[in-house]
Amino acid sequence: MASGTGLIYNDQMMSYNLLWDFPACSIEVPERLSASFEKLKQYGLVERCIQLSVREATEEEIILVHSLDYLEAVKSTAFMNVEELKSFSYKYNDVYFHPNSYYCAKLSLGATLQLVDAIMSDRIRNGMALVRPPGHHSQKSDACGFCIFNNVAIAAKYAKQRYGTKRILIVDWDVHHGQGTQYTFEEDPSVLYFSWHRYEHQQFWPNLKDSDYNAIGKGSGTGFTINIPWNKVGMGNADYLAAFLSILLPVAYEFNPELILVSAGFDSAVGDPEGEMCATPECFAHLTQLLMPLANGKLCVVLEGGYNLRSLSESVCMTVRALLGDPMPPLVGQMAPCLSAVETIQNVRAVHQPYWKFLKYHEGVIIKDPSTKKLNFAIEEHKLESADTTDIEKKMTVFSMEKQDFDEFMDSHMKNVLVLAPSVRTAWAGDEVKSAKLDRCLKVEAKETSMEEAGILISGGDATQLENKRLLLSLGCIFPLIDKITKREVRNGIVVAPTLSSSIIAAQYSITVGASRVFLLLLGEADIPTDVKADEKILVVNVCAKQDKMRGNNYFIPICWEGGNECDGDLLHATFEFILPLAYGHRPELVVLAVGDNTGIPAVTLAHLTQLLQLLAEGRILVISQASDLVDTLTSSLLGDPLPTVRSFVLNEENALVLMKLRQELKQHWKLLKNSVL
Ligand code: X5A
Ligand code: ZN
Repeated sequence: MASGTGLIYNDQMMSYNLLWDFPACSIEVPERLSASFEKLKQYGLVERCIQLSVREATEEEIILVHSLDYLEAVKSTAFMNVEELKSFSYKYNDVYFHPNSYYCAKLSLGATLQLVDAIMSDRIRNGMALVRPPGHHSQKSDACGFCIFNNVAIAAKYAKQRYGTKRILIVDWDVHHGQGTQYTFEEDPSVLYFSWHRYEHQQFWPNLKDSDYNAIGKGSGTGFTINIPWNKVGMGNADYLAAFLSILLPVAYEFNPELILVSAGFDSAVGDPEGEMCATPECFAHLTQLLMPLANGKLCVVLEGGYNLRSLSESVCMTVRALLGDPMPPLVGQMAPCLSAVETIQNVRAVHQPYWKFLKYHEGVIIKDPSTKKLNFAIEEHKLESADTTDIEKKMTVFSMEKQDFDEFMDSHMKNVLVLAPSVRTAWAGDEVKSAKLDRCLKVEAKETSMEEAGILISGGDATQLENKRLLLSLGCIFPLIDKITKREVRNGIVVAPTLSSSIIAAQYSITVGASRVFLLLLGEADIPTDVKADEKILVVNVCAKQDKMRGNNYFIPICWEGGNECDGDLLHATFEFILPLAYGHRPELVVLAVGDNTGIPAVTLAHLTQLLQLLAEGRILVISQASDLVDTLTSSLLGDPLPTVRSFVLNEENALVLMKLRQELKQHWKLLKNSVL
């Protein structure tokens, strides 16, 4: 089991810079690296990573993507004077050369390949390479957009060649379209390229038709290029999250990559002069952890753009924390994607419908004339409702802040999102269960709970239910675990309980001990008292087979599987399309996951669900399992171990239709459910 997070940094890559006046390139400065590394040191993150050394890439590696002629041309820049460098640079689009550029480009690529090697040979689980020059714009015979060699594209070819990696996912969250990477793999179904980018109907650099939603790959690679063109600036946390939940993650699970490469540009973060977007640094931590359950955790993050030094460095730190498995701060802002984002997402889903199973049951209508193209589209309409716009989003969209104001905003924002990890990751209580994983957890003593005690603690609880002695015994284990979790002594906990009603009492108990909101995900049959159904503090999603359950309001939501639980994609599909959008919208302070026996849900799927739910509530989750044979799997997930992959992603049509109907009913209230304007 691979563990540890690798980090590559070397200040040699700061040894080139712009030598003449060239405004288009003035933002790509050496300090981008040092600022990021200094912040990592400040937060004590460097010593928590395994530092890897850089090397120069070989010519053989460079020509995995680039032409020999181009390589020779780049090589010759090492001996040019400024005038020669200038005229050489102007042959390309927005890129500059320096006598050290070639050397640094070799280090930048070499660092990326070192990271791939360490991950593919299981020396580390994941890692980040802080490199420059960036890579994703460079093409076979062209430098472009500050990029000389395409680090990530070469890394993908390298992994295929050296490790026989069959499926590689490239996630390009840089705010520019990585057209170089797209062109490299547009006919290759073994490399799935996903990119979102500022587009504004082709008004934004590099102004290509190839960046639009309908560029989806060619030949046998059709469907394996996914472009999310943002037609408005000001996209924020909810927009990015919606794109991940409604497109990237279901696609990724279906694709089942063996390795994930991230073209991690942070010019898509708030304050960046290029992107003009609004996503705050912790958003990148969420994006990172959403990818970590895939590919056995083999996640290789490589720096691309990012030109606001403060925003860049905070975002880098958040990404590294996520790789280390730290608890995630909740995302700020109203969890509602804006109208323009929803239109883009609808178009992407529509155009990809023929290629991905999870889209099979969706209305695939393309919007030919997005509202952003209409003359009367006002900036306020950009957000679905004005109340959905946070102060910062308004400010960043409408006015551009002075540097000092921005730094002040960042200072206070980062203070607010600081999350301290409890010293113990996982605790358990109850009878001895055969599970080696529990040896790595803290055992918490059960305390005796009387009917009165439980009755008093539970406001409005049904006292007759408590007569069940077994229930009281479970609560005696559950209450101390919740105490420890809410006091931040432990991050999460697990208990075996004979009845799922204990999970409802657990949720109520958490509220009485101070949690403002609890998300209860119940897999299996349980009778839920009416006062719980009516309680806005407790969001209940119940995946069940019974068909007689009525949805009372927006806070009690039964997903009644009409088609049973046999298909292993159903629950994952529900997780991305439904459960996570709701849970992110609810912003719980504790998650209770109750797993009944005989749910028919495969253990691997449960492990993935358990890991994904840890993105909420700063990782505070209590798992209540009815079956003791699931404890090993669930505990492993709570401990943050890398997960086995979900091999097949089969969906049951009836179940997919159940979800579709629920989404229509609930999307006015839970706005992250919006993936179309219909
Ligand atoms: C890597 C990257 C941006 C180039 C912008 C040129 N390049 N206008 O972010
Ligand atoms: Zn960029």
